[in-house]
Amino acid sequence: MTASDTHPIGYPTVEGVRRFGELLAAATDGRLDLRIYAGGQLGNERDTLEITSFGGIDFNRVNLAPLNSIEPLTIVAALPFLFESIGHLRRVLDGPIGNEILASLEPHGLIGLCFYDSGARSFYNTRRPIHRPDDMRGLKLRVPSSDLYIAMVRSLGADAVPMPLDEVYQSLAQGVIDGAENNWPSFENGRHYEVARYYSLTRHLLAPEVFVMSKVKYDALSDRDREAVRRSAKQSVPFMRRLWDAQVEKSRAIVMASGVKVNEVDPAPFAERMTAMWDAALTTPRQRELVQMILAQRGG
Ligand code: GTR
Repeated sequence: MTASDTHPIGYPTVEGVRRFGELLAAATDGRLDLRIYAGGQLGNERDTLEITSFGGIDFNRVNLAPLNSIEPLTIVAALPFLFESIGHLRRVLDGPIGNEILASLEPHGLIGLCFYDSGARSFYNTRRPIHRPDDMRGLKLRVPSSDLYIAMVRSLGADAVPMPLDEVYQSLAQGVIDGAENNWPSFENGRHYEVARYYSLTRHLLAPEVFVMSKVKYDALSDRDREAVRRSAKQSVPFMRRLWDAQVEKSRAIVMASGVKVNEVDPAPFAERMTAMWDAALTTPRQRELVQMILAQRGG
């Protein structure tokens, strides 16, 4: 069976999927065997998701962002400044709300298997440190192809440029864009930090990674194998999270040692502008209910 990931071998998402494959092989006496196509070999997240839903790829590890235009419930967990901490995010996603979001992918030809960690996303750029939203005025910032992200960046007065991840490094280097936003590992691993020398810790988004399977392929499995797939995915999560935590520290150290100017940011004015767009992003009653439930789980 095949799995796609935009990140290269060694990145925690890829290694989480690899662990999934080992657990699955062990649970099925080697009948279900996984081959991972890492580094975006099979295409960007949006394209590979489409192929996955048709059954051309069996498994796919993506961020929540490219699913936003496919399924409204995924928007809930991708709202800026919704989760107050990684602990809050894990609590919500490991419970019934997480399961509901995963299950909502099924009518779109995708079986949502589990969430992986993605840390916090912050803005980086080639021009200047960002201290307040006004500092972002006029900057051309890359976002994943999600209307939510476009609205988010516009709410701060910057220009949003939707683009796949693998084009970001070159676009930064050529000045096609001034910056982007991402977590420490993607900032470092994609070598964006070599060009974008200002990283301003807005921590505006804690949207998770998602691991999905093609429903066509899932439906073709026996009940026992389906169960093995679901269980192995859930079992790979703690392993991925350990790798993730270590990777964040490693990436942070590499970026800091390279002399990138990293600055803390008072998140309040950013949160004020970015949460003002929640209403427009939430178009169904169920989305709004889930947001209320997630807010109620703060402070645990
Ligand atoms: C990363 C995420 C990728 C991809 C990327 C992006 O943090 O792991 O799946 O979504 O962000 O910004 O496109």
